[in-house]
Amino acid sequence: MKHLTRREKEKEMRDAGRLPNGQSLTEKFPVLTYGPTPRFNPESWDLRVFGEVAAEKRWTWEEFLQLPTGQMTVDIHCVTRWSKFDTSWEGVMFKDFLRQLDLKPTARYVIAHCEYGYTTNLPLEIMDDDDVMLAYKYEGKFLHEPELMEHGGPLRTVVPKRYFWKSAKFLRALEFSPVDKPGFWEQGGYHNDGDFWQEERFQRRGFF
Ligand SMILES: Nc1nc2c(c(=O)[nH]1)N[C@H]1C(S)=C(S)[C@@H](COP(=O)(O)O)O[C@H]1N2
Ligand SMILES: [Mo]
Repeated sequence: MKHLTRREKEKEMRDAGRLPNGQSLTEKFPVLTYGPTPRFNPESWDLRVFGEVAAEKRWTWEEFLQLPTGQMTVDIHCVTRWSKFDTSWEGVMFKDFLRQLDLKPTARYVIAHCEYGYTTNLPLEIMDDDDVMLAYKYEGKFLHEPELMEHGGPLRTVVPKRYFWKSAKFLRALEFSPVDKPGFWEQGGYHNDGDFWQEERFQRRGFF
């Protein structure tokens, strides 16, 4: 079988309606992190849930690994214009994770809090969908293995319906909020919603 070039694969994805406007196909896996890559210590790591929940909760690494697992293969699209197709992830489906919580009806937004203060925000109705994951493995390997750590080890959100800055690496807490709280890039001028089919890259601001 003939080996397709990058451009041929890109055309195939465009023809299949899988390449949003302004994107090009990459076969690499670019790293985009604002700041350093944290160190992972399984003894002290935890994931916290706070905000509009009946009781705040906390999982150690060992406890988190006991949660029901799921797998998915999805396309990812970065606002810096690369798209990567058929990436496979393993972790805890967000819908399953929500079953571990007692959300108050006032919970409307999910704010992801990461190491070093990176945050990103999404409406609960976007997060509460079948394709959203708290991922700890990429292509069968744990994200905290040295070669993958910079992709968000040990745990990241993967939200395939939005530009990839909404997929929070080095996740440490999830806040359920009654009000929206624009995150790091959203405060820095990126679009609050980040739907790549609408090319929601930047916020329209100013006088025009
Ligand atoms: N904690 C944290 N999460 C983050 C970022 C970051 O700087 N810090 N960058 C975001 C951006 S802009 C993108 S495109 C993706 C990049 O993920 P990757 O490095 O695995 O490609 O992570 C997102 N999540
Ligand atoms: Mo990005």
